[in-house]
Amino acid sequence: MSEIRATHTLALAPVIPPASTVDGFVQEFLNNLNFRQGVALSSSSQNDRYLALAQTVRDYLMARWLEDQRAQFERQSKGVCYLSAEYLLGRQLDNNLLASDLGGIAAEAMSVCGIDLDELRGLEVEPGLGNGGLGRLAACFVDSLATMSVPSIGYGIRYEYGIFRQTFVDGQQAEQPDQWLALGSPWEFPHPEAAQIVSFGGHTERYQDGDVERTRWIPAWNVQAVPYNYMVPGYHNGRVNTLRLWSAVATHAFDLRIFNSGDYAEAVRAQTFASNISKVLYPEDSTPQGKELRLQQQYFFVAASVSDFLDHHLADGFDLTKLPDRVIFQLNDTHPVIAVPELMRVLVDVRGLEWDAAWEITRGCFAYTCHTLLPEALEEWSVDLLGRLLPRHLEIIYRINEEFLAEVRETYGDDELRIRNMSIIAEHPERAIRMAYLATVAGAKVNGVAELHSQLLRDKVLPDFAAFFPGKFTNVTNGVTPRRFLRLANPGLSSLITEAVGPGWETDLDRLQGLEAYADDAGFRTAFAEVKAQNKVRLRHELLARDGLVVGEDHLMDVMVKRLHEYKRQMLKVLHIVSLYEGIASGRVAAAEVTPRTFIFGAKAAPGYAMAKRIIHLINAVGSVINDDPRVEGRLKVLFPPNYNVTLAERVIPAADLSEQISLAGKEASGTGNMKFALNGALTIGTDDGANVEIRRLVGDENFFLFGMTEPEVEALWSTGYRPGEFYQADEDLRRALDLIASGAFSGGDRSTFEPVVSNLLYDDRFMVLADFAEYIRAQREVDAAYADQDAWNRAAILNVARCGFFSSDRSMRDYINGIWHTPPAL
Ligand code: 26V
Repeated sequence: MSEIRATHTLALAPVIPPASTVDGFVQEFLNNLNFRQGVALSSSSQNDRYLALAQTVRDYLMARWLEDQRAQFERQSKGVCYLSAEYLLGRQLDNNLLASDLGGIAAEAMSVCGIDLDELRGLEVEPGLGNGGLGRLAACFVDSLATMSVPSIGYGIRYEYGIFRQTFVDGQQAEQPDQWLALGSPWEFPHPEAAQIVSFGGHTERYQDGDVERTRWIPAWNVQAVPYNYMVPGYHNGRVNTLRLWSAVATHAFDLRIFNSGDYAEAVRAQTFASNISKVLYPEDSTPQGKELRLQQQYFFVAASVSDFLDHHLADGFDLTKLPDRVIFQLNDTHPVIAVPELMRVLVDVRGLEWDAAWEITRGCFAYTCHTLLPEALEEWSVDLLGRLLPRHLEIIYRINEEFLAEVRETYGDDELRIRNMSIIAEHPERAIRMAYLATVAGAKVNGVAELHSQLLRDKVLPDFAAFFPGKFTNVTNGVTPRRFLRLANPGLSSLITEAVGPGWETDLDRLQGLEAYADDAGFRTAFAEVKAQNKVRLRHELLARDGLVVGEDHLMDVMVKRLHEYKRQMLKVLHIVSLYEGIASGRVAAAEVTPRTFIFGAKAAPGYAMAKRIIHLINAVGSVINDDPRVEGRLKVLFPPNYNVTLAERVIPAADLSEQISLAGKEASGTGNMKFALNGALTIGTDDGANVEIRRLVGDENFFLFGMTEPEVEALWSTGYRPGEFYQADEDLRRALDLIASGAFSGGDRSTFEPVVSNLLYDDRFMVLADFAEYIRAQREVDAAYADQDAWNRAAILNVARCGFFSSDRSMRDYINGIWHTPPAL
């Protein structure tokens, strides 16, 4: 081992990488084009050029990467293994050019070759290996860890198909497979030689090992987990961390004998079966067969990751009782929680430790982050399924539960109700493992993702556990990386910030406070407004080219981008729009009196979530009627570009004036889009929910449009009985808006199309849209009034930027490091 490392250092640590000058960059680029792509510049396709450019950047980072992997091993200091089923990375080229500070050189080098760098940028298909906020958070966190030089590795799954590509057919969502690998993936490095075997099924048996009885698992089948490494470069610090994503392949090559006999399908059956495990990212909901595959995915990636760490990252002869001083496995939601019994299995069955010693180690090696409050989003695995797929793990979970409940009994006596409530095993409606409980029992710490969420987690979701484990529960408010979401996405604002507060704010975002003084500087406000206007122009070009959509000129840009879910209440936004339109269409309001607004939606619905898909259909239908109605005089526009993703977010957010964060209080764990908008100088209209609470506290009430019930008010209304019909009867605007939808005005006169949406709001709305409608409209009128005074608006927008430095994911990482991980940077 050590000899190989020495060779690495000798061979691959040139002092100055050749690509660090324009000439060198051109040379490397042409070499890559000729020798890796096998084409001459004159005959190369744009894709060849993109790949050669990516390879040039990648090679530039390579020496540092290898050096950092070596140094991390040599140091053997404590590090984080971030376990996440999702990483929503966004495009790599731009980010890696920025991190390595090669942007300027690359642009010049490309122009020397007669190539437009921006065009190549646009070719990259982003790896969409996540559903939404949770996956994007993981990507922000690995970016911050690299930038802060924290020893860490991200583990996950290399889905062959990421989140589906959304198109609209007659206004309805259609899902296309996301072929992100189709044109080659220059950012990944497969390492088949480091593959792990992951087993499933079978049974367990006891055997005698001297005078101790032990258990062995006799699995029925296994697959190979092949790691693909991705570079995670820190920002301007020469650091390159690793993201290691696992791909599933069959352990046996296909059966040549069967193949020769002509049964081609049977010959490759094992391969097809195995590769299904990493075939596709799960949208949030799924079928029973789908569920089994999802558990396979979860076990697949955590088993491979735990073994990878134990086998390849620990020094020879490492004393496993010291493991908690060497690593913390951070569980990103419940998806990787099966890692807990897996580590126990490895320690007890494979490494031969006593149960108690193994449990002591395991309890010190995990921490759990919860990302939701919706009970239906807390994962449970049926005992039947888990026992079939992972029989040994089920036994281990039973024993963990038995010992845990014995401790509970010691504290509370035979309080059966409490015991049932705290049991890791639910008995109804079927026997199932509560993964959040398992994570809570095993984790050294449990955290929520915003102050309000962490408090509700303690008080409402896991109150018995909070009482039983004092000190275990904590908060870490989410954050976003300022590199991607400010520096890259908003170059205009970034230059302005640098001029005002000096360089370096990208890694020290509290320095945005320095902008505070500039809010009162008229010249700065003008420059700030100019940047926002430029960003709107950029967005206008983008949406026209991408989707043929036309953004209104000089409009207030009112943006709601996030997954489509009833709790997020896109319907409240729709009702507002319909209400404005109804005023004009009925002749009660002159179009000229309405503040010109472009409403931009971006949202994917889980393919099996019928109500969410209907709401998408309705938004598109409302858009096509309003956009085409001459009475509106172009003063309202409703745009819904399909396939909202990280790339589109980077264009939309910097152009926004108004950020819609309008979930029912107590339902949105944190939100992270809310932070991105505020940092880019949009004002928020929002409820007292998730991180909105902290945003409002920081930016000040006068720079935030608050509306709606608080979480205790929501609870109170529920307990006295929520009757949406009463709100409908009492509010004329609301009645008119709902009636217009029900009348078929947006469905060619057909009343049935959107009837389920209307009925849901009137009779069965868990998310109390109608209860908050009046307040929302009131707040939107305040928005109109505030927007009329552009100078005051810009001042408020600047203060939003100045006061949101707290929401850097670097700060989130510091909070995890100080409160949970205890993994200082290795500088
Ligand atoms: C999962 C499910 C599954 C069953 C159907 C309903 C449903 C609804 C939501 C979810 C997502 C749960 C996990 C998640 O993505 N949470 C998000 O995590 C973000 C990062 O912490 C946070 O900002 C968002 O508020 C939170 O929704």
